Amino acid sequence: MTLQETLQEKIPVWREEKRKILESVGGKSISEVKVAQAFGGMRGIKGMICDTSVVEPDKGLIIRGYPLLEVSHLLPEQIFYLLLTGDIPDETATKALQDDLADRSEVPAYVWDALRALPRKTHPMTLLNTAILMLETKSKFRKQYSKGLKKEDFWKPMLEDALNILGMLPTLAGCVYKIRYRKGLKRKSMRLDDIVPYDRDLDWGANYAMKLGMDDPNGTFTKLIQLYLTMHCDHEGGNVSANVCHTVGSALSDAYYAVAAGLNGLAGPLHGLANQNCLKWILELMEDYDGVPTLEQIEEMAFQTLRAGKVIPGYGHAVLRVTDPRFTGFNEFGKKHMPDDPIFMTVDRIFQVVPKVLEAFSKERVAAGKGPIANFWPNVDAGSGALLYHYGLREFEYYTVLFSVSRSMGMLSQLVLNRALGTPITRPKSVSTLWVKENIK
Ligand code: CMX
Repeated sequence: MTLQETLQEKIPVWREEKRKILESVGGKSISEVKVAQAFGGMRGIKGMICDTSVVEPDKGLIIRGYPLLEVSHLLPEQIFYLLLTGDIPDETATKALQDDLADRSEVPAYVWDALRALPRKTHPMTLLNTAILMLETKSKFRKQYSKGLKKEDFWKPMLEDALNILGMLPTLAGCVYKIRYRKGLKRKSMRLDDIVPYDRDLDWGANYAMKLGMDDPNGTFTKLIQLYLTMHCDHEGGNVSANVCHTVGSALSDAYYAVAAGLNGLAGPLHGLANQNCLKWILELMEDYDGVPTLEQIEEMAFQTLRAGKVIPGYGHAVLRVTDPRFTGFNEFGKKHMPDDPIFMTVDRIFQVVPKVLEAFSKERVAAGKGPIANFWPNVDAGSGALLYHYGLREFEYYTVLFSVSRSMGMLSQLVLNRALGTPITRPKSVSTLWVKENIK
């Protein structure tokens, strides 16, 4: 069954399930909120529903019941189907989705003109997000809503917008790379005849890999991009980008507005930008110690970073309390395809040292009256950059764009499901510091 047919069949069932849950246990409590949580980024408060995936502190990402590493062999577009419907698509459904995305892949010329007009050093994330916002004029949801759309049909044009965005993303993100770094352009500026056409015979991720224009004689770069897109697809509903996208979408802003908002959050150094900072940290480490550092040298540099009041990028997590399975997946790829690469070897050595350093530093923090570091283990951003660097994708400011292409699948799936289930506008209650002082004894 196609994606659209599967959703058409499942949405009424999910609506009925939600109705019954609200009827039977709607008045029960699922979380209590402590003052420290209200001051502390709402960490751990259960206050929203997300069915695409869950993140278990001791297991990591679970997509619709499948632990990530059990489905990491799937193509990214199959993962999108899974996120949205809960089913792994068969060959026919996969091909139908691939054709659908290919049909939607053309990007109008005005986008390139506008991107070219931006200053040369514009961050790739700004280029990508500007492009997505400029495409908002294509929104089917906005057009149909303004004409008068029934609430139960909101999800249909939202799905159209989601598929259109996904269809265009390989070309958009590939051209952001070319425009920003003047790669493979026949002239100094981007023109339509410089754009590699979308190849209907390739899958969605392979199209993106092809548009980045790396040499890929044995196809392993393409495999890495497919894996990268699969690994970063979603991380339940409360992380910054998903939560922002959810909130903006809850105001019935269309998918272009909502995803661009979420991606602006992903561009923060504590979230998706950590991957660029992480590789920067690794390269500085290698430069300081003239090659692959020893375990002792890594320890020294890690303590130096921490004592200078900086974070070690790629380590720690708001929810996870074990090694991120996404890190494990990339590590396995590195061990298979580039075991002797010096940067990959450094990543592997850092993994042997940094958790112990963070544990020791956490004790120092506690002794100094600060809170502990909750998680010493690597997250998704700790190792992915080294793999990209190996294949010649060395502009690490660009790495968050790759993350964005992938994470758009999660954000867009969540948006469609929220409109399908009639999730209302987000409006948690805030309280003032004075209120806490006067009311909490
Ligand atoms: N290096 C140094 N200090 C760290 C740290 C790290 N890797 N991880 C946590 N800490 C510090 C925090 O900065 C915080 O310090 P303050 O109280 O002085 O502000 C303290 O330890 C407690 O933090 P926590 O409860 O362990 O973690 P949080 O939920 O507050 O933050 C995260 C989580 C990811 C922001 C944090 O671990 C971090 O900054 N890591 C480095 C950046 C990074 O890798 N981000 C990517 C995360 C994955 C993603 O979203 O893409």
